[in-house]
Formats: sequence, C-alpha cells, structure tokens
Amino acid sequence: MADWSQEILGGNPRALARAATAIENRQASAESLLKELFPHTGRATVLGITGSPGAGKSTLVDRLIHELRREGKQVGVIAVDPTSPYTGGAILGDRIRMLSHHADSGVFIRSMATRGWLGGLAAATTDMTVLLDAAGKDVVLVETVGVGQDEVEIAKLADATMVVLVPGMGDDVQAIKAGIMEIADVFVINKSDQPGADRLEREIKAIQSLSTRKDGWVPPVVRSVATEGQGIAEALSAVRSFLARGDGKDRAVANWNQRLHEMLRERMLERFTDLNFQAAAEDVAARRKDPYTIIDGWLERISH
Ligand SMILES: Nc1nc2c(ncn2[C@@H]2O[C@H](COP(=O)(O)OP(=O)(O)O)[C@@H](O)[C@H]2O)c(=O)[nH]1
Ligand SMILES: [Mg+2]
Repeated sequence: MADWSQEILGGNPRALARAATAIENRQASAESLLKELFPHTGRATVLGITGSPGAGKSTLVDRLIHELRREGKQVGVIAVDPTSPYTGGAILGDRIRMLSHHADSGVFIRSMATRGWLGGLAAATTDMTVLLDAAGKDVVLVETVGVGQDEVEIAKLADATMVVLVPGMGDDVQAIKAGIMEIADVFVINKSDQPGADRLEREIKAIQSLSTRKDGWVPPVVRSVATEGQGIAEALSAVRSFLARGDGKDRAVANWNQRLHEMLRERMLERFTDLNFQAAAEDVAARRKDPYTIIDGWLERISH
C-alpha cells in the first residue's frame, strides 16, 4: 500500500491507472489508498463541464487539454458521460483525437460508466479527483451530461462549472430554467458557427436579469467553436476570473460540505444493499407497518 501510494505521488501512470480501476470497481483497497493519499491533495482545481449530449463538451475538453498543456499544466479528465467518445460510444474520429493525448504522460483520462451505480457516481467522482490531485494533476476536468439530477450533483462538486449550450436548440433554455442556471459559473455557447448564438445569448442574459446569485457573480457568456479551437482561451480566462474572486478556503469548505453529504449517502446505501425495499413497500402500502418504524429499524443497524 505504501509503495503504491508512493508511486502515485511520484506520478507513475501505471500505478495511477490501477488505482483508478480500483476506485471504479470499488475495491476495498481503494479506500485505504485514498486515506494515504489525501494529505497530499488540495492543489488541483476541479472544473466541471456539463451540457446536453452532442453540445460539444468532449471537443471542448480536448481543446482545454491542449491549452492547459501549453501552459505546462498536468491535466486529469474524468468523463461521466455515457455518450463520451472516451468510452468508445462516439464516432471514430473523436476516439482517435482523444488518443492523441494518450502518449502524453501529463494527461490522464478516465471515463466512468454511468450504469450500475446507485447514486454513487458523485462519491466516485470525488474519489477520482482526490486520486488525480494526489498524482499531481493541476487541473481536473469533469465532463458530465447535464440532464439528470446525479449529473447536477457532480457538477456541484467542482470548483467551477462550465455549462455548454448550443444555438438553435429550444430545449436549452428549458434546461437553463430547470436548474442548470444555478450551477453555471460560466456559460459557453458552443457551435457559435451555427445560427442562433445571438438569440441564445439574449435569452441567457434575460434569465440572468431576473435573479441574482447569492455570491453576486454574474456568469459570463463566452462563445466558442470548439472544433476550430475558437473561444477556448476566453472560456478558460472566464473560469479563472471566477476562481480568482472570493475566498478559496470558503469555496473549499462549501465543496467539502457537499462532498461529505454525497459520501455519507453513498456509504449508507452500500451498507443497506441487502435491504428489501420491495417487501417493506408492500407492508407500508397495505398498512401492515408504518414507514417511520421501518426506517427506525434500518437506522438502528448503523450503530452495530
Ligand atoms: N459545427 C460545430 N460542431 C461542433 C462544435 N463542437 C463540437 N462539434 C461537433 O459536435 C459533435 C458532438 O461533439 P462532442 O464533443 O462529442 O459532444 P458531447 O456529447 O457534448 O461531448 C461532434 O461531431 C463534434 O465534432 C462546434 O463548435 N461547431
Ligand atoms: Mg462527450
């Protein structure tokens, strides 16, 4: 274990890959490893990139990697996107493009399957960011599809979140209204080479004018054409303006508050995998038992 963590701290890509797999498969060894690694974390910036499938998130991530590498930064990528090209779900061109980073030891890319997780994705993402932070990654990019609640939770775990929208999609504004608005620190209008970017920007600004965030930040709207590499530097600089303001310590506390909730939820669910929800539901529905007593009984097990 000590050797393993030393190798990770030393930046050994093989040890890192093995640890990522252990986390993904929730091997018991992962937790003790993470305990050893944790004191060596706290330097990485976690940047969430979320948006509808096909919005261009992966293309944007690819460009962000290039930009960050040019600056000499070490980059980690966690793709929590079932349609992500890293999983092999997309067209071949995308896969080849991402493979171009595989020869670069300053980049570590891992995709996490979204199937088969019981609300544990957010906690697993936290574990993965802890790992990448310890391994010396300066920036960890987390790509999620901004459609489900789980993904929104993951986005909340980031230090800053980019919401990627595209012009000419009516449901985007619906998505904005449905809560994406709160998690966006920066809006990126990608595919600005297509008509409708002006209109979308007006719509975002109109919604922004209706309410102010608690922290007073007005998320900037940046236009990009990810396929051409346009607007990437601007998007990054908008993120940095957001991170530069306020107190980094306060933000870390707020993030860990969220993460601890997620981790507890995860650990609880893990302990209760043997519970028979179906049988309990039948008892409650038939009024044979009340839900409060059932929950009390389940909770008692925590202390044992
Ligand atoms: N026209 C145009 N196409 C883009 C742009 N960015 C990405 N795409 C294309 O949109 C498709 C989906 O991109 P992808 O990055 O996989 O989207 P994701 O599902 O959000 O990760 C791909 O065919 C990209 O080449 C852009 O700025 N303009
Ligand atoms: Mg993708």
